[in-house]
Amino acid sequence: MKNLLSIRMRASQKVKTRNVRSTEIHISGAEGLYKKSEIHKIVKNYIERALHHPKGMPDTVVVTIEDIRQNPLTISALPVATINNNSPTEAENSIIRTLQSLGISKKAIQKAFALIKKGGMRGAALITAKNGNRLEPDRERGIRVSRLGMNKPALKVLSAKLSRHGINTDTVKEAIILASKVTSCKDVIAELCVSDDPDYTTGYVASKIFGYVRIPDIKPKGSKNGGRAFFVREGADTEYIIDYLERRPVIVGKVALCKGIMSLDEILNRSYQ
Ligand code: WAQ
Ligand code: MG
Repeated sequence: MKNLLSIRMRASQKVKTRNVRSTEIHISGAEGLYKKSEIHKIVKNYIERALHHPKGMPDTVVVTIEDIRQNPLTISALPVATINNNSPTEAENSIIRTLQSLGISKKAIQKAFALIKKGGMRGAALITAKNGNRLEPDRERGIRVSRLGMNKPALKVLSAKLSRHGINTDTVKEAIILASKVTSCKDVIAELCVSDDPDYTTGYVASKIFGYVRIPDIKPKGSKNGGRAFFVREGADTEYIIDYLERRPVIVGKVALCKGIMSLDEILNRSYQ
C-alpha cells in the first residue's frame, strides 16, 4: 500500500498545580495509517472521540496529518482469545503466570503493575524483562506507538471473525493492530495493557508466543488508571525499539485465528493456535 498518511490525534487538558506551573492531563489519543481519500472521515471520527471521552472535556486537541515516505512493512495479526477470568485478583494471577512463562521476572512484572495502577501516562513504559529497568527517555510521556494500520481486506476478515464472539468494536480492533505491531518488534517479548477508560475493564497480555490474550475484569469498574508496558529483552538496543514502534510504518495485512473464551491452561499449552 503506497501513498499512506499518518493521522494522529491527541487531546489534553491543562490543570493548575500548586506551584504555578500548569501540567497537562492526557485525555485521549488515536493514530493510524490511512489513504488520502479517508482523511475527512478519520479526522471527523478522531475529533468526535476527543470531544466525547469519559475522562472529560479537553481544552486542546491536536490533529497531525503527515505524508509517510517509507514503504510500510506488512505483518500478520496475532491470534485472539479471551480467558475465563472473573476478578481483578484472578486477572493479576493469570497475567503473572503468562508473563513468567515468557521468561519475564517477577521484578519486571511488579514494576509494570505499579506503573499501570498509578496511571497518567500518554504512552507505554519500556521495561527490561529481567532486571525491570525502565528504558524510555521521557517517563511522563512513555513511548507512543504510531504509524500503524490494517488494510481493508484484512479489516473485513477481522471484523467478521470478531463479530462471531460479539467483540467487533473499534477499541478491540485498534488494540489488536497495536499489539501486533508491538510484538512484531524483535526485541519485544510481551505487552500488558489496561485501558484508562473508567468503564472499560477488559485488558490484555500480548506476545508472539501466546497471541493476543484478552483479560476481562482486569481492573475494578470506575478506575481511571491504566497504561501499557512493553517488556523487552535485557540488553536490547533501546533506540532501535523506539524508532520501530514510533516511526516505522507497519500495516497488518493478514488475520489469524480468533477464538472465544478459553481457560488460561489451554492458552499456555498453545493447543488452540
Ligand atoms: N502507544 C503507546 N501507548 C499507548 C498508545 C499508543 N499508541 N495508546 C494508548 N497508550 C497507553 C496510554 O498510557 C493509555 O493511558 C493506555 O495505553 C490505555 O489506552 O480486547 O482502550 O486507549 O477488549 O485507554 C484494550 C482492548 C483497550 C481490550 C485498550 O487503551 C479488548 C484501550 P486506551
Ligand atoms: Mg483511553
